[in-house]
Amino acid sequence: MTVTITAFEASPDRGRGLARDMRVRWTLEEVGQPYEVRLVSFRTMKEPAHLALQPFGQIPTYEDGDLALFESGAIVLQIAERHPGLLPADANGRARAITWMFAAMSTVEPPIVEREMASYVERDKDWFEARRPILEERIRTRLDQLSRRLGDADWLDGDFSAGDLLMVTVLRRLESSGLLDGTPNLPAYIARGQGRPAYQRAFAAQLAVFEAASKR
Ligand code: GTB
Repeated sequence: MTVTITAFEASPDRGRGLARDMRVRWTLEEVGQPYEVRLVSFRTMKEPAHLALQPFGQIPTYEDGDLALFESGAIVLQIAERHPGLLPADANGRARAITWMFAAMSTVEPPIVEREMASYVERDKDWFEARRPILEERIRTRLDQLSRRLGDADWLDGDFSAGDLLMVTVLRRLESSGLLDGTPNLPAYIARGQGRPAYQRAFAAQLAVFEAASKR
């Protein structure tokens, strides 16, 4: 049975690989698991068939036989648990890699998403300019802490893991913000992730969706 995931039919990121299907694609590529992609529109994401898979009407979803999952972090963990390569074999190393997965999604990503959301929905509000430096300072605090922990290591805890995979996808959302300028080891860390052949295959696959949609 082939794994099927969902992704935007026309991603608002214009093929930059910033939507959360990218982390699932990258994970599947890392472990060599073939997959199919069902493309969904914003309208079909809110219809009963998709809501049965993803109660919040979002992408990505994951189907493998009679197992259906949502939440990109849970999907990445499921794939990493079922295939070798993204979690250490020893129990403690595995637990630490999973901790970094949670750190990426619940400590580093939220302030980044908060800033993005503010720029989409609060830009015309009179408090926007006053709030922006507060949101950016929260991000800088996390980046400084992460940067100190990473130091001059290649990855967060030993070999590349699912924790690095999620952290790189989270940090990529800051690429054009200038916020990474003060912590040069983090752009280098992102670049190391992007240099992995599995990342490049995943990126090319999601870009092909955008390019095909632009031609229609
Ligand atoms: N917690 C969930 C998970 O991790 O799976 C969050 C899933 C989620 O936010 N999905 C977004 C979605 O389906 C797409 S990735 N949104 C549609 C909706 O809510 O109606 C978030 C995203 C969207 C666009 C960009 N971009 O254009 O750069 C980046 C990230």
